[in-house]
Amino acid sequence: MKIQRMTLWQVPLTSHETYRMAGGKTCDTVESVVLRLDTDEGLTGWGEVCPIPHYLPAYARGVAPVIEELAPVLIGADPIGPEALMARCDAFLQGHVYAKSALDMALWDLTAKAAAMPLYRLLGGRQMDSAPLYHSITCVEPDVMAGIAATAYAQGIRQFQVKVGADEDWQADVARIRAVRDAVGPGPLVYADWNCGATTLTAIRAAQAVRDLDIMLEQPCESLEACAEVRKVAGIAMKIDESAHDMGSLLKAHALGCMDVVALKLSKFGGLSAARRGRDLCLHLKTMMTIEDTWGSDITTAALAHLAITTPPRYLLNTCDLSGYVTPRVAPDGPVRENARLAPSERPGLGVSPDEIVLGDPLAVYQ
Ligand code: 0XW
Ligand code: MG
Repeated sequence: MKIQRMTLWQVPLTSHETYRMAGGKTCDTVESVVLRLDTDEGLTGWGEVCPIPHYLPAYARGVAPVIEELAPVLIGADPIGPEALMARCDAFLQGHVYAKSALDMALWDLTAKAAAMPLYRLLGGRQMDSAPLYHSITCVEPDVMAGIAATAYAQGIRQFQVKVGADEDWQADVARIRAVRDAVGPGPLVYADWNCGATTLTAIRAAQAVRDLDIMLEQPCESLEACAEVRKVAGIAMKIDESAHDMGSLLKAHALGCMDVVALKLSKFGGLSAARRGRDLCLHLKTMMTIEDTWGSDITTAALAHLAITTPPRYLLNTCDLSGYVTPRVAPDGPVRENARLAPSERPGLGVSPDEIVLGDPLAVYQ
C-alpha cells in the first residue's frame, strides 16, 4: 500500500461556553487541522490536531508547512507500521511534534483499517470497556463554577478540573476551589489547574488556604522546579501538564517528586506512537495519567479514547471528551460522553467518518 495524496482542512472549533484559563487567556474559537491520507488501495486515514497557541508552543497554521516539507518522505511510502514511517519523518525533519501528531494519528487509522480491526486492538488491546471522564470548569465566578460542577455531577462525572488564575486574584481562586469542592461533596476528585499562571508565592498562599480540603493542584507554575517547590511546601498532590511533553521531562518530573499525576496529550508528545511510549514509561514509574489532547473534535477524541482504554485501569486517572466542549462535530459517529465515560468505536481504525460538508474546502492538497 502507498500513500498517494494528503489533504488538509482548517476547521474553526467554537466552545459552547467561552473557556477561561489563567492569565485572562480564553478559548472561544480555536482552529483545528484535519488531515486525510489517501492510498492507492482506496483506504483513507484521518488525523486531527487542534493546538491552543497560548497554551503550548504550537499553532494551526504551522501544520501545513510541516506536512508539505515531509511530502517527499510520505508520498509513495507504505503507511503500515506508523512508528517506522514516523522515524523516517523524524530523521528528515526534527521536532514539530504537534504537526506530526495529526500525521501519526492518520497512519494508525490506516494501519488498523488495513488490519480490519478497531485501533485499540493494535495499541495493545482493551484493558477496560470505557474510560472515566473528568469535566473541565471554565474560570468564572465561584458560584457559576459550582453550578457547572453540580450539572456535571448529576450526569455522573466524579472528577472535576477547576480552572484558576484568570483574574490573578488568589483569594478568588480559593473561593473557586471551595465552591466546587462544596458543590460535589466528599469523594469526587477536584483539582485546580493554573496552566502555569502562578508564581510560587501565589500558588503556595492559595494552596495553604485550602490545605484543609481534599484537592490536587495542576501545573501551578511554568517550571517543574517551581511546581516541585509548591508541592513540597503545600504538601498537596500535584498533576503535571504543560511541563511533561517527552521522556526526559517525564523522568525529570518523577525525579523531582512532583508528578502524582501527569497529563499525556497526544500533540504534546507527537501523536499516538509517542504518547504510547510515554504511557508505558509512566506505567514503569507507577504514575497515574490523564490521556487526552489539547483540544479538538471527533477525530482527536476517537484517537485518545482508543489509547486510553489500552491503559491498565489503576493508572488511568481519566480522559477527556474534547468534542463535547466545541462545535461543529467534524464526524457525527465520533465517540461521545455516556454515563460520564468515553468508549472507542468497534469499527476498523479510529472508527470515525468525517463529514466533508462540515470540513469545507481543503486548505491544501499534496500528491
Ligand atoms: C488543555 N486544556 C485547557 C483543555 C483540556 O480540557 C484540559 C486543559 C488543561 O490545561 O489541562
Ligand atoms: Mg492542564
